[in-house]
Amino acid sequence: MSHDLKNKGLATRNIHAGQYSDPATMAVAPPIIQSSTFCFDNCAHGAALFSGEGEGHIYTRMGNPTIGRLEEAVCALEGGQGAIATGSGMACINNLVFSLMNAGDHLVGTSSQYGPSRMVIERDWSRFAVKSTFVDTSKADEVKAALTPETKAIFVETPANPTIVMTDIKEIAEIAHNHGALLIVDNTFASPILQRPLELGADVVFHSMTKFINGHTDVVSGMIVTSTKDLYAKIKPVANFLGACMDPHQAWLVLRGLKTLSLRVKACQENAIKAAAYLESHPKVEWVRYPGLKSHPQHELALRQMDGPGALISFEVKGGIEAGTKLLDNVDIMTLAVSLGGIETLIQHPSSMTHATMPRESRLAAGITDGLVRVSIGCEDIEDIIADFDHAFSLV
Ligand code: LCS
Repeated sequence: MSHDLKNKGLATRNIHAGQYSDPATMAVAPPIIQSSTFCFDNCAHGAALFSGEGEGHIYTRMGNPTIGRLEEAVCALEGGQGAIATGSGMACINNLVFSLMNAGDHLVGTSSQYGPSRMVIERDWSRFAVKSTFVDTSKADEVKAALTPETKAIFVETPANPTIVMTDIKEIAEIAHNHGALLIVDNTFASPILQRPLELGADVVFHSMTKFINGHTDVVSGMIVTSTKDLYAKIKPVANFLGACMDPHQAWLVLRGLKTLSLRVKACQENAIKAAAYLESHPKVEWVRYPGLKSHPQHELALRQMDGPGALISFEVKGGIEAGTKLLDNVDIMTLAVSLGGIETLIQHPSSMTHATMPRESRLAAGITDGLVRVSIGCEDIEDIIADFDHAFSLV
């Protein structure tokens, strides 16, 4: 049975939205409806569903009860009007470009964003005449200067991967709307627990749910949430035809992980605040970027726009790439792996890993130095993470 979640807090919505008991069996946990197709009462019923009349499911690429619960859950957290689950975060990006852009249209993006999400637009969508310019979206002037009469969307990732640069969503939404363009926000690094871009004026928000939303480093998945039913109606049919859809079992696993999102984000963040302070005071660290530190150039924006600084930290070891490699090769509890937002601490080297597909000049222009190290702090005992850092630094 579904609960009345109107005016309820974020943690309550997190636990209950989409997670109501199953009316058929009264099971409290949602069932996995592992079926690719759904039967019709008769031809008239099938025809009615295909023409968009009546309630019911047709085929899992088009919609499925378990996937629908997950869409409802994330939509409620982001405060949207419609949600579309996808097989990965990358599938969100391709769905959005495919459904919202035409050949000749132009997009302005964040220069420091997840390497493949920039490269698929800059390198691959450009082959279909979708034009793009990537700028430092933390600077409104750079965004304005990049606009052309063909600009149809501004695409920002905030906080950005891996530089932790932040973009003022409210300010950029105004610039986009004055230009007749849409604002799309990748909210993967913050999660809806810490940042809700639709409330700040964004038109579309999306997630790699592989990260915080699932949180257990065992599922790849994505979710698009729209601010209006019209935008949902524009994206949904194209997403169906693109076919980068979710599987019901995948959706069920994410529903399970999602239940503890609010708890996990807060626990990881509490540790990250301590880890960032430790790193900032370490004599072998050149610089640290973390929204919770006063030294972050946009600390004030973080306080205004986010409900907390999150769990992602980037830093550089004195001695650059060589020293950084030495540190990464000697961690123990922290795991040397890409991805982020899991229950465990993951540490990696963007210029040779997540952002290796970007040309070096683009990386440097975006602030992704050769020696930058990114860490996603998990929920372990923070003393053990700091002891792990201490040991690895002693070998640098
Ligand atoms: N957006 C952001 C901000 C990301 O960090 C990633 C993946 C994606 C989109 C794509 O999502 P996926 O298709 O992988 O679900 N980021 C990764 C990272 O930093 N390390 O490994 C993957």
